[in-house]
Amino acid sequence: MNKRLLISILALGWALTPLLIAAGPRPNILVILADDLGYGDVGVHGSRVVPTPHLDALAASGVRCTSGYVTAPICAPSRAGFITGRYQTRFGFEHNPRVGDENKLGLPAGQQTLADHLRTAGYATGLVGKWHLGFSPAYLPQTRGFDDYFGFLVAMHNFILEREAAPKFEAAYSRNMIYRGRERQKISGYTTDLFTDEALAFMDRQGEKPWFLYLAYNAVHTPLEILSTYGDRVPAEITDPDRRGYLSLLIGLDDNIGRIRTHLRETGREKNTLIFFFSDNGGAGRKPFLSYNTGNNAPLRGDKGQVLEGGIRVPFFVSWPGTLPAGANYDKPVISLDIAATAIAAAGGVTPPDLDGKNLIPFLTGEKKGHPHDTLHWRLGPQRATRSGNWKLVDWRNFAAKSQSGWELYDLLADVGEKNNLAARHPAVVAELAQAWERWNEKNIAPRWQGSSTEDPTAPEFRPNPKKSPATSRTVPR
Ligand SMILES: [Ca+2]
Repeated sequence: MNKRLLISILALGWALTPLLIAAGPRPNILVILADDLGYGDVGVHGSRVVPTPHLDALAASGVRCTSGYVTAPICAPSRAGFITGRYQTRFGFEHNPRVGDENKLGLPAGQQTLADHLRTAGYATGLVGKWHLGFSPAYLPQTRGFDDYFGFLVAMHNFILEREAAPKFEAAYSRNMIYRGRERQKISGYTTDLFTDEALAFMDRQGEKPWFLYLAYNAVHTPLEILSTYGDRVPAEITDPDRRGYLSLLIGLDDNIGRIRTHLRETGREKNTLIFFFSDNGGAGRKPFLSYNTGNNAPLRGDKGQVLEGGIRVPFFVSWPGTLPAGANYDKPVISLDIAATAIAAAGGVTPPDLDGKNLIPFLTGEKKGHPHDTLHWRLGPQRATRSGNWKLVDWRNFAAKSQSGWELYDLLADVGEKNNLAARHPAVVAELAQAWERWNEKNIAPRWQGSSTEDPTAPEFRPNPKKSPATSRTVPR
């Protein structure tokens, strides 16, 4: 080797060494998303209906954020907020892509995703599962920062796949339309199991390279298909077929969370993987509204689609063994927007100035004592909400009456179920928080599209479809 070149290489190595030591190994980042999972349906939140030992163990391995929020009570806007780290109303992604026009709609091209940022930081990036942020070529995951993709593109998908069955690509609900990369693949199996298989294979492909995996299960969204492997474990005393379907999906999800964590442990990655688990919105517990799945948000009030706590406060766990405390609870409000800021900081990446989230690590370790956020805000059509400290100011949608509540004020520390409206007693607090919401709203733009008449109860002409969400029991060999 040329002597001068050798000296240059040695000098470069010497110059970089302190930097690498100071930075330490960069963690893998795993975001596991459940779909429409109720706050009250996991064991650590008090459910005794079916055990969720693996979700409970994941929570116990790190910090359970008991006031963990998402940015919208419906699927796609919530995912747009999480994946960009920005309030989705900043860029007009306020509603689910409208049925029939979805091929024209998606995450605006100017918005960078967490995958973009982590890829720039040198991470391998993968998405397994549901996308729902656009399904024309310009919007596909591979154009939005993901090296690898396996999953489906739209709002919902059947769980039980059959290689020989005819595929159907409907506007919102697809059947047997699983993509690997840009190609559709004929495949048999159960999506929750298959997505885990793909997730483990993705991890194992990366060698020593740090990776970011977004694992977006379709459990426990409708359709409430029952695979006997899991359905047989639902207690016999539960007779409602829809509830049995939902719980079968939950058991499948829980088992697969166990598979993920076992694999991380067995491959020596446990301490070097930062895991976030959350649900994209609350359970859909009211018939016939919004893909009703029997989800239980107790003790919270409200459901998917509403900015009451039941729609936006979700199971939210952060685990990083050795770095974050284990078995801890954190009750100060945090939000899915924080995941991007936290992940980029942990990866040693460059945090863009326009992110709305905060790096949670110093808060969750106790290094920082204050609140990560002075205020959090929500807007979905006519619905509005602000959280500040213990106060929640909310103007929510009554779907049955097709009316807005007007501003109501709740003290969530004393009244997490939002039962006792204190607006009349504290007009100054109402005025102050309403002003804070208006100031935040000044930076939002008009929705790029409106909600669907059959799927979005905030749409003016909303007509719910009572035939949705039938539970079906089927057996597929493993
Ligand atoms: Ca959802």
